[in-house]
Amino acid sequence: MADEKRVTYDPLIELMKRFEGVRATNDSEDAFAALSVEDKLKKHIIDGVKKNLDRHIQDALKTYEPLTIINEILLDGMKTVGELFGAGKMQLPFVLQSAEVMKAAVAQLEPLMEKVEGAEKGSILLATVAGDVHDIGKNLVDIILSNNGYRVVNIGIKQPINNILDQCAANQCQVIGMSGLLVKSTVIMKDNLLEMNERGLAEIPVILGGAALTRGYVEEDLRDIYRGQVHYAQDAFEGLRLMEQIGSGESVEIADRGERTRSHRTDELDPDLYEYQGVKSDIEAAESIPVLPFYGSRVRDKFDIFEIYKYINLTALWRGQWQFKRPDGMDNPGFNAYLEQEARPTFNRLQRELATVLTPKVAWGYFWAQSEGNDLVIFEDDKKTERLRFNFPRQRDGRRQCLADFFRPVGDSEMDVAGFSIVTVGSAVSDAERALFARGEFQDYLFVHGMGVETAEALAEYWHKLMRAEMGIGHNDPADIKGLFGVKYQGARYSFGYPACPNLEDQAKLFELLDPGRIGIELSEEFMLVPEQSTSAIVIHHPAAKYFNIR
Ligand code: B1M
Repeated sequence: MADEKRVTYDPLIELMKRFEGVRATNDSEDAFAALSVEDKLKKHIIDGVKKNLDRHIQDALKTYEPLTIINEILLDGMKTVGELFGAGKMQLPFVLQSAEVMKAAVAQLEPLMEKVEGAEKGSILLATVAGDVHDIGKNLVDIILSNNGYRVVNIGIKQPINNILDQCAANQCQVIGMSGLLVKSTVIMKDNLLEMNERGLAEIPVILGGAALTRGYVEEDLRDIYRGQVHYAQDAFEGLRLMEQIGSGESVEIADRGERTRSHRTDELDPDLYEYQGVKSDIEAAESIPVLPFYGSRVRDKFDIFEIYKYINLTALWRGQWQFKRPDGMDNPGFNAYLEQEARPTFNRLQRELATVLTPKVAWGYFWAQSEGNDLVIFEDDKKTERLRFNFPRQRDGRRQCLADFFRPVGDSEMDVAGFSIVTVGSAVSDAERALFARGEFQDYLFVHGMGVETAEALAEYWHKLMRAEMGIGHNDPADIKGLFGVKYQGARYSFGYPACPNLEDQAKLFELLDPGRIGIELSEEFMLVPEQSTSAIVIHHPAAKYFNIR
C-alpha cells in the first residue's frame, strides 16, 4: 500500500528542527511583510539581516524620531540578542552579526540627529594595559557596548596609566575598562588602581577583564585596595550588565563567587622554585640521544599554506576562537553536525581568502645542551664553551619535575640535543583584522582573528612534526593529525610563558639562538613577539617530556 511506503522521517527536516531557536534567520520579504514597522526593525537586529534595512528605517522615520528608533526599537532588539546569548540560545558569531546590523542602522540614523543630551546610555574608556598586546577581548567588549547604546573610547593596546587617565578626562568618560591577558597585566592593573587612589581619582568606577584575572582576585584583593568601585567582567556581556548597573546607580550585585577560594595566577613565582635544592624528579636520562640534525639555526619562508591548514585544530578554532557553544539539549553528534553546517563553510571560505594574507615563516635550530640542577646549559658547537643557559622552575612537590631533567647532566659522556623554533603567519592578517573591525564587519573580524591565531598554532604543530622527523623520532608519531593535538608523539614543545617555563624573558635567549629578525620577527621591550600571530618553543625529544604545571 502506498501509505506504508510514505516517508515520515526526513533527515534534513529533523536536522533543521534541532537548530530551531539556535538561529532563526529568514531574510525573505515574506518573513517581514506581516510585521509592524517596529517588529521589522527588531527582526533585522535579532536575525542579523541587513537586506532592506534602509527601507524599513525610512518607513519607521515616518512615525518616529531617529533617537527614538535607536533607543526604543533597535536597542530593544539588541536587548533580546543579549538575552538569547545569555540563555545559550544564540552563538557569539551571530551576536556579532546583529551588532553589525545595529552599527549600520545607527550610521543611517546618526546624520539625521542633532547631538541630543541623553543619546548615550553611558560612556567608558577602554584600554589594554601597558605591556600587553592582546586586542580582541577588549574589542569584543567595545562592539557589544557601543552597539548597546554606550559611548566607547577605545584607545588600543599597551596603554600606560597616564594615557588611560588623560584620555578618560579628555573624553569625559564615566567608567574605565582595562583588559589584559598576561599574568603581568594583573599586577599592572593593581598598580593602576593604586595610582588612581593616589591621584584622588577613585570616584571613577573600573571594570577589569581578561584571561589571567579571576573573580576572586578582583572582588577581594583589588576591592580591598581600590577606594572606589572595581568590578570583574568575565565576558563582554557581563561588562554590559555592569555598565547598566553602574549607570543606574544600583549597587552592583556580586555574581557567583565560587572562584573565591581558587588561587589566582597573580602570585609571582617563588624564586626558590628556580633555585636547585638538591632534589630531582624521577625522570631518567633518555636512552638514546638524537643525532644533531645541524648545529645552529635556519629559516624557511616558502610553504604551501593549504598543507599548514590541515594542522589546524578545529576544536580550538570553532569552539575556542569562534566560540560556538553546544546549545542546551543538543547531543554531541548533533553539535558536530551543527558545526559542520555553521562553521565549516566559513572555514573553507577563509582558507581561500587568507591564502595570500597569511605568510608562514619559521626559524628553527638545534644546539648541544646539558642540564645542571635547574639549568639547561647551551653549548657552542665545540661542545665545551657555554653559549647561554636557561633557568627553569621545579615543581615544589609531587614529581618535582623541571624541564632541565629531560636532558643529560653536565659531565655525562654524551652531549644532549635541544631544539628551538619560532613561527609566524606574518602581520598582514592583523592589518586585515583591524580593517574589518574599523568597517564594522564584526563577525568576519572574529572569524579572521581566529584563523590567524590557529594557523600560527598549526604552523608550530606542523614544524614540530618536521623537527621530530629531523631528529629521527618521528616514527612514534600518530597516524592521523588529530593524534598530534593530544601530544601522542615522542617529546614535547614548550612555549616560554606557559606553565613549565613561565619566564617570558627567556624569549630573549631564544632570539639569540635563532635570530628570527631574518624572518621579520621582533621582540618588544615587554618580551612580546611582533607580529602578534607568532609563537616560540623549546623542543624536547625525551620520551617522558609531557606538559606539567609548576606550583
Ligand atoms: Co598565548 N598566551 N602566547 N597565544 N594565549 C596566553 C595569553 C596565556 C595566558 C596562556 C597560558 O599561559 N595559559 C600566556 C600568557 C601568560 C603569561 O603572561 N606569562 C600566553 C603566552 C605565554 C603566549 C606566548 C608568549 C607563547 C610563546 O610563543 N612563547 C606567545 C606570545 C605571542 C606574542 O607575543 N605575540 C603566545 C602566542 C599565542 C598564539 C599566537 C598562538 C595565540 C594568539 C595570541 C593572540 O591573540 N594574539 C595565543 C592564544 C590563543 C592564547 C590563549 C590560549 C587564548 C587567548 C584568546 O584568544 N582568547 C591565552 C590563554 C587564555 O586566554 N586562556 C594565551 C580569546 C579572547 C576573545 O578572549 O581576550 O580573554 P579574551 O577576552 C574575553 C574575556 O577575557 C573578557 O571578554 C572577552 C570576550 O568574551 N574580557 C573583558 C577581556 N577584556 C575585558 C575587559 C572588560 C570586560 C571583559 O572590561 C573592561
